[in-house]
Amino acid sequence: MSNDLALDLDEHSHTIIHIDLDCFYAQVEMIRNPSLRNVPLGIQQKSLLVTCNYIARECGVKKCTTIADAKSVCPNLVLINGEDLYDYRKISYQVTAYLQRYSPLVERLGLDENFVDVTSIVNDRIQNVIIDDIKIEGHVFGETNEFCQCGCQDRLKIGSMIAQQIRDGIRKELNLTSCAGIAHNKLLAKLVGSVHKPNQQTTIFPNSALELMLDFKKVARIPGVGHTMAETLERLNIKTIEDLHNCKFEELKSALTPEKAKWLVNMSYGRDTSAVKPSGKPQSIGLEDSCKTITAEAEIKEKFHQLLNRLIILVSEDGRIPTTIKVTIRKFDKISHRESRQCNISPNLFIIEKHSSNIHLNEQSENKLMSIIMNLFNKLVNVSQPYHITLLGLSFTKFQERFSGRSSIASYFIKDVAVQSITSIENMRATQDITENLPTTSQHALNTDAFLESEIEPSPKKSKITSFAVQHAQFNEPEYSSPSKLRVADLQLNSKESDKSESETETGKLDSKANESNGHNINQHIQCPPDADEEVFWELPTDVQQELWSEWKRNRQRDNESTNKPLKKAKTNTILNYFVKS
Ligand code: TTP
Ligand code: MG
Repeated sequence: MSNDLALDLDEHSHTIIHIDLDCFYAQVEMIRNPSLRNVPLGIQQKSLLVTCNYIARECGVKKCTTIADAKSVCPNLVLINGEDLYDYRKISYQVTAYLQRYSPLVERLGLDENFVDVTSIVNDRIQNVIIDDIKIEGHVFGETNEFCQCGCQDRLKIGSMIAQQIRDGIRKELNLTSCAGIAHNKLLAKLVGSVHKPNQQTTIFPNSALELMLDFKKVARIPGVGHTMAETLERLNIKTIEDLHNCKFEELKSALTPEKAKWLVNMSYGRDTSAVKPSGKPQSIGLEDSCKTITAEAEIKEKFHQLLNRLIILVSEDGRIPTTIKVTIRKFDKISHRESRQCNISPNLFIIEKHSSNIHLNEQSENKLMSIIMNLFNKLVNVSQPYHITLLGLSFTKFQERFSGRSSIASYFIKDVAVQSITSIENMRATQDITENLPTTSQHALNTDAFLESEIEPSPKKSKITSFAVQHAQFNEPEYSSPSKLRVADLQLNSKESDKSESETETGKLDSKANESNGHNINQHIQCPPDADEEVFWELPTDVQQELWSEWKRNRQRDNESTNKPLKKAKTNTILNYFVKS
């Protein structure tokens, strides 16, 4: 073999599960209408059949065919329009959320596929099982009797048990069946999962990797090989994986790039070193409505209004605040061509409900957004001339996380409030507008960079947060330093975290406070800095106490002062200053 020198070392320490939902859109429709479970069902988008249930597949219907072809194969095929993705997307995120209970390392791939890296659970479980008792769940791919000595076989067997549990859970909680592939890397997990379908799972051991790859035959079936690369390879007479194994690596390098050539050769042997990258939330949330031609502005407005109301539900479920809105249209004369316009919007338009944390619009903000939408529409379409619109779309992008978690310091300064938004550097003006209306104490806090230096809530992209805004906040000195008020605020902002009633949580906190005062603090490593207000300090969450204590120790070290010397208010950008007795 001429190109095996390009191969990466094959190490098997990971256990990856690939989950692919069966005939996804069709399953969602069958949940919505159970009578469809017993008929051949196809999901139609325009003139295409994007998927069909397995009864239809038994009749010979294939996904991704034209409706005409599908109907000719199966005349009694029942068709459902699948152009509204709302429910598909919603259920897709429920599946990902379910998988995240097993591991934080869950990577979404389209709407119905996810990789889960279960290495950590496998390594935990392997400590507590008798190896001979481990039984593989589902199918095993490959004929090989050679096994690796590194322990991967046992790990993958445990992986297969976890995959079975996951699939049972998805079935029970979300009423969806799925397939799983279990392997030591993403590539093999994805490919082997499709060997037995539907509602089955397959495990592959590393020694069978080459056999699986050769079974897939065509190079174009390697995930990541796109149309252009496949064409380049074809020019080199490389169509199959076997062709690739027999080609000259030098030729491959010059036709692709050295990096791409190396990657491709590795993939063709089933070697994939890419990690499962936890997927963040989507970069945009949008809805489109394709319609028979609309020619009147009132109708356009009505459609946008409906889209906006449905979109707000999606935004509320997502939990982040958008800062950009985009309008998309398609004109009748440009049937395959979409045009869009977007603009920034103030995050303050979105109201966060106090108890549920849901997001909604009030009348004023809804009117404001509708006028922004219609302005964007007017930029796309000259309404003084006749027009025919066949698609309207609305989406939100550029999201900000909001800070309402337990560890957000915001919760310790808020009494009976709805946290409206976090304001990033780009939205400083909006922040200033709000801060101008706040009472003095809060302005003081908001205007200080140091205040947010202490933010603990993790932000996925670690965006440069400089300030936050709170709507209708009632700040004043006695309230924020009063222990009971602090607890109520904490509780309101975290109502989703716990099912406990207010009084239960309150009692829990009081009990833990009692423990703390007996021993001063459960965590013996933390002490109250000498000049900090002790009453306030012991009411803070442990992580903030830890930070304050560490900050004080750092100051002391720097100034080379003794522990009992009064605390210097030397650094202006430290939260410690807010807890120092005046
Ligand atoms: P797939 O996973 O390819 O198909 P599937 O889940 O319907 O069927 P299978 O049991 O073979 O996994 O795609 C997931 C969904 O994505 C599918 O239900 C419909 C949608 N889809 C499109 O909208 N357009 C397409 O071209 C394809 C292939 C799928
Ligand atoms: Mg699928």
